[in-house]
Amino acid sequence: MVVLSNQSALNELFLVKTCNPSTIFTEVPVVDLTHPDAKTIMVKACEELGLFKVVNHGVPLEVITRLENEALKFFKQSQSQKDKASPPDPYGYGSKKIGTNGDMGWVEYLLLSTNPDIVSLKTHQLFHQNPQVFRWCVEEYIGEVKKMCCEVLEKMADGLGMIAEGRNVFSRMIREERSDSCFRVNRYPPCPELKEEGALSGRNLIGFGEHTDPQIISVLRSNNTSGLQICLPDGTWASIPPDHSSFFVNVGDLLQVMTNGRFKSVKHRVLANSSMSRLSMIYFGGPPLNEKIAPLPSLLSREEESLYRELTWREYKNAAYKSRLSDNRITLFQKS
Ligand code: GA4
Repeated sequence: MVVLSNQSALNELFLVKTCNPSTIFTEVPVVDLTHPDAKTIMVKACEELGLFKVVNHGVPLEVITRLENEALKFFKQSQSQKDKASPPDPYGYGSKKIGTNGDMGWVEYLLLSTNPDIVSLKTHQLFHQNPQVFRWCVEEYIGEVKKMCCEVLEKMADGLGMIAEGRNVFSRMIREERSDSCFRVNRYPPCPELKEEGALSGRNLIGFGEHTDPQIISVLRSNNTSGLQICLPDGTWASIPPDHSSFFVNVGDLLQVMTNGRFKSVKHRVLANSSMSRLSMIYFGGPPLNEKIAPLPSLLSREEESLYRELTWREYKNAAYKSRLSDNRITLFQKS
């Protein structure tokens, strides 16, 4: 860990971690949602990496750009104006502090529930003038991404051959009115100090520290600025080339549990950039709080033991929100 002495902006963060120049991962599996092979490619990607890219996703570009522009308008406000919606409870505006257990990152963000009542309440706190526009854009975006996400989950169930449970075994949890899903917009400001010679001496500034997502599935769209990295099966970090017209889907902890470890909840992180701002919008699909989560019976072959015990999403979420970002939370599910 490095504490920089001269740069006041970086000074307050103790987040710079040593790491080798990262490799660019050029083999991100690409799933064309309109192609008959989509389910097979998805299943393989979830087993091997825990991440894939979706093209021909059907989410209109205008819907994405409209929300992106509204979010940028919010972030362009003065710090004092933005701070009026801070700290997040957990929803609202946050800057540098992630969660409530001491994690920090070179990031500012908006965190919202997908529940329309909470979106409405929060957008009134976030935008004092004309909150309806942002609210409308968020609802429109979430509606479209959720639709695509359910299609992805149904194809995954097909690919896994979920005959007994049905192809809506995962998607029904997200479609449910009481689904506890959330949505986040992260802005990683450029950090010009990174360019100064020797400032970090080959080290990187963490925008969002390494973690896995606790929910079932996450759907990310970013602008064309790099930063996202995943931890490969051999333990090395690799950069995912950005693609503003596609979505990146990653497996969350609950999907790893429901597939009895067959799908991997991928560890990922974001590094800050010296000259360009990265903006990402992530939909985290979660089940209702009282949903019981355990390995699905038809995925356990006769001799295969269930690796995880049953927990409700409420139990798991409560424990997750008490943990540090980089903690391995899935062990809470593990049978001893
Ligand atoms: C990671 C995935 C989502 O961004 C999030 C994060 C949440 C937060 O920012 O409040 C958590 C993190 C995330 C997991 C561990 C806890 C909770 C920060 C943190 C240290 C909104 C989520 O659901 O879990």
